Amino acid sequence: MDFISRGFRGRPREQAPAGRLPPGQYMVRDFPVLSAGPTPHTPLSRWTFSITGEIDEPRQWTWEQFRALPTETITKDIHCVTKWSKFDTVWEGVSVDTLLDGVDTTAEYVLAFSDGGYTTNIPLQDLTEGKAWVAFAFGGEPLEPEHGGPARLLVPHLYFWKSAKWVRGLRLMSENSPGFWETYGYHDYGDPWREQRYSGD
Ligand SMILES: Nc1nc2c(c(=O)[nH]1)N[C@H]1C(S)=C(S)[C@@H](COP(=O)(O)O)O[C@H]1N2
Ligand SMILES: [Mo]
Repeated sequence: MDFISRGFRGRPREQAPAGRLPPGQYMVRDFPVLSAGPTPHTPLSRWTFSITGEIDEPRQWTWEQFRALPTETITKDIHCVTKWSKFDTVWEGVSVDTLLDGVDTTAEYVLAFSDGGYTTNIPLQDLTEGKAWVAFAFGGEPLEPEHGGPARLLVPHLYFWKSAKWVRGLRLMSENSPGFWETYGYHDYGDPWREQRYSGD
């Protein structure tokens, strides 16, 4: 009977290690896919990554140039606003510090933009000093298109909607400008530890 009622209710949720789960979150072992639209499939031959906006000389890399940049392996917990958290996700990517190396800017805000039109806004200081990457591999394999391949932004200290899939560039801005979910009432900043899910939280 115990077996039947367990099956009926679904698998019980696993206990997360103390102190690692932000308020209101639960732990998952799988990797859910959350996309607001269809998965774009930009061929690598037409893929570029750009830094635009408040910058003297805009920067752009082809896929080959981007993949020739120094890379880092990153192991982080990720937290989705729909309440799942996944621990110890392993990524490979280029640090945003590397992409911004030598850039002199007065900008304080960034709008990340993606294939398909998705955008998300992040303060510039939340992308620098080892806090954000443009990731092209997950779990030692090329990043799957559903999870944002060929490359996605990875900003693990903020809710995962800030980690723009299919990212194609960063626009440096002196004024804050809300992105896709932020315009629909999600929190402007999105700190999981302060449970900043929606505007006003
Ligand atoms: N381009 C794009 N990036 C996106 C999204 C999206 O819809 N489009 N969804 C965001 C949300 S709400 C989450 S939780 C994560 C989900 O990433 P995953 O599908 O790899 O789990 O991607 C974020 N980045
Ligand atoms: Mo999300």
